[in-house]
Amino acid sequence: MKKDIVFRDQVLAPIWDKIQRGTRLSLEDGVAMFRSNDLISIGKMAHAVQQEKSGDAVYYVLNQKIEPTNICVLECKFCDFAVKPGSPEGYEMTIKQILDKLTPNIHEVHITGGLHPEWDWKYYLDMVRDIKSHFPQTDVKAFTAVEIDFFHKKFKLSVEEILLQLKDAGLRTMPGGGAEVFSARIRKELFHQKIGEEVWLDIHKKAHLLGIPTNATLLYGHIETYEERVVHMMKLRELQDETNGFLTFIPLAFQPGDTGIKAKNNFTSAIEDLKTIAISRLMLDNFPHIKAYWVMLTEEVASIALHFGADDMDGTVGGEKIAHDAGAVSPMAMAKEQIIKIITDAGKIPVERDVFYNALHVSGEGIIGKIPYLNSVPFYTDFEKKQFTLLPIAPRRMGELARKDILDAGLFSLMDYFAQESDLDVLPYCIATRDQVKSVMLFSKEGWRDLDGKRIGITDDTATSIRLLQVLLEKKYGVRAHLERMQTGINDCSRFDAVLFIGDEALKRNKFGLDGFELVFDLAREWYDWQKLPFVFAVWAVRSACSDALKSALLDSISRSLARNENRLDSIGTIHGARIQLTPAETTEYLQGFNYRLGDRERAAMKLFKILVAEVIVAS
Ligand code: V47
Repeated sequence: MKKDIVFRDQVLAPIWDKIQRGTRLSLEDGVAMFRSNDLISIGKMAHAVQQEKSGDAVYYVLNQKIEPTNICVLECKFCDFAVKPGSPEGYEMTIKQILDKLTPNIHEVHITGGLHPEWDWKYYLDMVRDIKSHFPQTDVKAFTAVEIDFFHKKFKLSVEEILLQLKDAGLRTMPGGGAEVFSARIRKELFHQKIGEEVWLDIHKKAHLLGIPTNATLLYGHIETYEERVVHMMKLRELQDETNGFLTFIPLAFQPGDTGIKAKNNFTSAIEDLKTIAISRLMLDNFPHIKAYWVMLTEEVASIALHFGADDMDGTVGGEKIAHDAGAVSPMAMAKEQIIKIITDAGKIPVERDVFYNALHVSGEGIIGKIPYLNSVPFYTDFEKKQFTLLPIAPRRMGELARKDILDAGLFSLMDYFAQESDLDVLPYCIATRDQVKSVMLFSKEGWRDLDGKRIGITDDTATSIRLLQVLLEKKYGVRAHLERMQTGINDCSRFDAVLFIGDEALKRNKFGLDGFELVFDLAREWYDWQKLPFVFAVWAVRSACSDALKSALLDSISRSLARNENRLDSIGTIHGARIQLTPAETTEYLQGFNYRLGDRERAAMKLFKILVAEVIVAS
């Protein structure tokens, strides 16, 4: 992310310096950016950070918003949607009415509504269960922390029990609403009956620990100060450090409507919106995504926001009431084609996603998969894109997309390459270890031989490391364990006897250790000690059907990047390294542990591994 920005406001220069060095931004930095008029420079910084995280990808989902009722026992000043129980304007949806709004192509149902005084607990569980049983391909994102707290009090069940029962019924993630602004002053003024920051954060923490990822919002543009906005972001950042359970952050632009808080048409300005999006991207360095919620921003501002740090457009939405009751001027729903057009017109890759941000479909040509881990920076730093677009994606998803003919090339996880070998041309570049790797680590309560019959938690990010683990367990140590997938990103390790982490997550945990897991094994070291060969984790490959011109352009880009970057391993990864809390020296040492060229020893290692994997698969 070495990028020169010519600042009009010099206050921003040291902030950019901090970002480039991987130093966290402070409250003062956040407030200074809000006070600055140099919007374009703030946007450039946010865009550079976003590019490093998600490249050219912009995510959207085919979704349907459902607000089952507007009847609410609370009275929040900023809300034009809710009505009091008994009001003639109140509405209630039956489960049948909810199901009638859904169609089989939808991948996410987003449910949030008023706190109804009479509905029973079974109704909510049935709602989730029936959606799942009628539309199995749809994931349910439902109930804000405010609703969860209401259920907990009304139905006299602990928050954990409420969440577990909902999860069991089919709830996959929770939306980020109800956070408003973490400020006692604003709460007193605008939403004194509603939960405050402690309860909101606690419920999200509990959800994360139960394997339910969530989103987070900030309601801005009413009576809050810049300082209050930044403090809010920092509190979310702190919880994310602890749980890693947030998926996306959504700054919600206040729609004044008839709330009386501001004049009816006094919407936030586009400048304010873009600044808030950009500053969110810069402050929330540990959030994977920032959402430009077009419903509240308008399509036009959301589209510009894609150059100000946002990489998520929410989705088709299909009818929304909370913002529209408060005067939002955006359309009620957006067609998939229109979302794709907005993203493409912004020069980005539209990536249709599921509720967990797994890519389901990608629109465009010349798409190259980019592994988002530190060990691949020598390939991608200053990569000459030529006619390609880069799509950052976890190794295993890359294989899935190549299988659907969506990706033209990429640094494929070895198992994915094996699975599609006949359709791919391998290029002479790879990620291979010299001896140890430090980023494919087994954290264990037991020694290898004592893992027989035990439960091992595995990430679902790559197939290769999982197969390597199986080969080591069964062929090197003669034991068999039960391998079970863990939810990506969420830290729920305690129920396992050992857990396997890869990539940046493994590197970070290797440095700081994992509570309760005394033993730490480096799988590449285990392999090397056993076979005296390197281990090849990934190889560059391009679809055989691609044109010769594309193949040679790609080869040229890769070889140039590598030639340039191999000589500066001490500088290219430092920003990425700092993000996962590695010092520059640790980052350099880590990168020096890899061989990026596919030579005879690497080919021999691939051949041997393929035979061993086949034996393990036959035996299982
Ligand atoms: O919690 C209420 C806000 C939220 C107004 O998680 C208002 O993916 C603006 O949270 N002007 C609900 N905002 C919406 C929400 C959301 C939206 C899109 C995506 C996701 C997600 C979450 O709307 C409420 C409240 O903070 N709200 N009234 C208003 N007048």
